[in-house]
Amino acid sequence: MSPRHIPHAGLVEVGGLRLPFLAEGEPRRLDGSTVVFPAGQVSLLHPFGDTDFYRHGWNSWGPSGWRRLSGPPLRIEGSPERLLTADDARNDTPAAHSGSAVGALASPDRQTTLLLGALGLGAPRVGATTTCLWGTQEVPAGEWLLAVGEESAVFGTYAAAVAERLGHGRNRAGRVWSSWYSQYEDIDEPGLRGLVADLRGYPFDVIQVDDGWERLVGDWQANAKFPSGMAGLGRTITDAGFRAGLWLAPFIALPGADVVRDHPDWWVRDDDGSPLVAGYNWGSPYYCLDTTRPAVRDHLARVFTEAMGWGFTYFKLDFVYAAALAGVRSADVHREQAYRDAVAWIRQVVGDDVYLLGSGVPMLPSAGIFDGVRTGPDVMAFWDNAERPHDPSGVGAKNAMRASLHRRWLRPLYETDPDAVYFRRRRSLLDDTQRQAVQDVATILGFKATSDPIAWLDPSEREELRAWLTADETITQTGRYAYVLDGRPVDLSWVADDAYAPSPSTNAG
Ligand code: 9PG
Repeated sequence: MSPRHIPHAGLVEVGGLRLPFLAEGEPRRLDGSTVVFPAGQVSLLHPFGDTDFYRHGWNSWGPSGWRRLSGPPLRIEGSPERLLTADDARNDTPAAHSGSAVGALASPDRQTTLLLGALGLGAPRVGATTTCLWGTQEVPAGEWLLAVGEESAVFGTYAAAVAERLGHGRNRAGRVWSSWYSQYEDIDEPGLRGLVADLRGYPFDVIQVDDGWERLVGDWQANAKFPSGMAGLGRTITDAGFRAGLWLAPFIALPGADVVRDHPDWWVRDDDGSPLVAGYNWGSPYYCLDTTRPAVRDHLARVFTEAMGWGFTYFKLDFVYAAALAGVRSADVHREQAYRDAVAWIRQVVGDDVYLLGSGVPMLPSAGIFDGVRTGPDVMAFWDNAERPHDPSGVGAKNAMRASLHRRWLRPLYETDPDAVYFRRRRSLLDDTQRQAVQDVATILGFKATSDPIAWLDPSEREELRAWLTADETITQTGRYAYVLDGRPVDLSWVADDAYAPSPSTNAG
């Protein structure tokens, strides 16, 4: 856009509202309640005044939910490191309400929702004030959908329009056992063999080995705790009758990794020419591969070809947002396009039938490539995060469930994974109400996973696990946070936002 660029002014009538706008051109009408604006910037005046705004996090861990415009915005505050890791730090608005790709305003009586959502990449941002709903893009890479109507209908219309442009997943995960939420990084070959043996006969489809198997993040070879190599473990899992799944963070590396030492030129750079710090975890900053380099693409192809050779056909790809950060790459391509090209390349390497679960994925640019995506921060066997109680992206069941309840509308694009369910009461601080809520959210989101070792469950918990894994519930939504599951009313308002209802639980704080 040149500095003298003058946007187009007009008035759009949609869903019974008359909205003055500034945009790159006239909107195109799809039907009485939906119009499409050209790529670029768009601003609309709205009549709702001080009302609730839906903001959407950029990646899996970024906060999503409704907030009153006159109150503080929903965002990650007070920690630049967490903001960099869990949301779109570059477009953060500390004093204003905004989120990534899509935003919506509820009329004060909640009868009407006005949604503005991006239909393409370019790091689209949507924000609102009590008079204005605005959308911006770093580059004009896609049109905008404006929809007016009942809340779940407008989100459904938006998700369908994104699916039409960017595609949707095709594989189903089935029921997943993951090592993370019981073993964390403390996994080894004998331990996993024992865990897999105990899982025999349980109705799981996938056993997914999480972080802890690799030599170092960036060096995707088995470490010394896996003396038979990953092929040995892959065989253990498939011989027990399960599909073998593996965690990888393919685009990042810790500074001490061999791949960093051996290939100093492979990394996205910051403006000073140093490797860009792409986030923080494992007590360290980490770097991100410049996926626009042919040598890096060859490297990624080798990593995945090798992992498939070990017998794994389900991959949890983590921290992948790093490939979509702003930085200096060898090719001049917008960061979200660079990301999408990189994950599309992995998809091409592994083929159509491998299940790709994304974690820490930028949500919109992942549509059409991933089969499933994590929709919130890490669930834990406790409700709230005492260390950072005001960080909506912090670990804990409350934040994880809250985030996921606000992302169920993404289901036309991919399977939505709210993270593991806990059946165990041992080694868990969740009370029975919280434990049930975690289970119900997973049922509602349609992704069933746990990490409980069978040995940690008592006979009734084992029965409950089996029953849940085999159930095929009928789910009806009756309110923003209210559902009926097989005839049982489930109102999760107390989980979704403590502004709306007090918790029925004693320590749901
Ligand atoms: C393995 C874990 C598990 C887990 C993933 C991911 O925002 N953060 O700083 C942040 C750090 C770690 C994290 C998520 C977010 O955990 O979600 O399921 O696979 O990696 O290390």
